[in-house]
Amino acid sequence: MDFVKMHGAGNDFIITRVASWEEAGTFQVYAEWLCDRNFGIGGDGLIVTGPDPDFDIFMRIFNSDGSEPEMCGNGIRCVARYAYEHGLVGSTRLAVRALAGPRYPEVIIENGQAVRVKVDMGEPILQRELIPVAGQGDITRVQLDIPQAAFAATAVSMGNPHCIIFVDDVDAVPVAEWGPLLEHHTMFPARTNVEFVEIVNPSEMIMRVWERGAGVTLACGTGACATLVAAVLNGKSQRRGIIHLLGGDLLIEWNETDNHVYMTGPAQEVFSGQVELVQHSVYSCP
Ligand code: ZDP
Repeated sequence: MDFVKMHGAGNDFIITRVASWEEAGTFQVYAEWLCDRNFGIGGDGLIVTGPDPDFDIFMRIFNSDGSEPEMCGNGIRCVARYAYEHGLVGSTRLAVRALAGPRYPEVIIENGQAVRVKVDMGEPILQRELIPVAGQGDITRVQLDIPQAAFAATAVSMGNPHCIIFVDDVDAVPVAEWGPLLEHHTMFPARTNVEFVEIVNPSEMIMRVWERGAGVTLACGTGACATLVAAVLNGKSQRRGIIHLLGGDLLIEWNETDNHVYMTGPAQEVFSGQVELVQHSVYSCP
């Protein structure tokens, strides 16, 4: 398998291309091993792209635990830049088929160089049963109890589920301890990504993420989009803001006219290589 290694704000992916959406599915069994930082290449996810009959390209992503999420914000920026620079597409504006539905990235060129990617991430999903969140009531008041704490969280889907918790001091949150308890909380039948967010001012916030199927990562693009939407719904932010993440910043705008969320951020290729796909048993000793 030929691959390139890319990251978007430190959220890193192994990217490879195949002939079809169906063929991409055969890579799911390799995701856990390839994403392993000791036994494999290392990455937060494995992304498989290629040509699509109805769109410019498709993308499928597999988390480092092997599960397949519907959408991936940092990943789609990487895929867009990859497709543009590796000749899969001829234009800077792309229509990309994803499991959550089509998304529309634009590679921004300055002085002949791809500098960042802006993505139309579509409309946020705010209906409780579609996110999905169990029970009834306001999605800005989802009561979550874990042994260590209790939260009134906001749930938002950007195609994939997110649970946003506003805190006074994000550095004081034990993300790796609380994250998995919330990811698997019974309120989230499809599990959830978890974001802890500190508001700096109405156009700036700091976010820490525990990703469904991947754990602590340096950034989450769909999470940043869901966070801005949650902050607006809670009257804590304007509709355009910078989200500070461990791996960099993302600019998020929730457009009033079309209700779409727009995400702008970096996408960087780091190295490329080849790996032989064989049956690896990562964790067993001979
Ligand atoms: O929803 C999920 O299971 C996520 N782990 C998918 C990956 C999201 C990502 N970090 C992003 O930037 O949106 C890639």
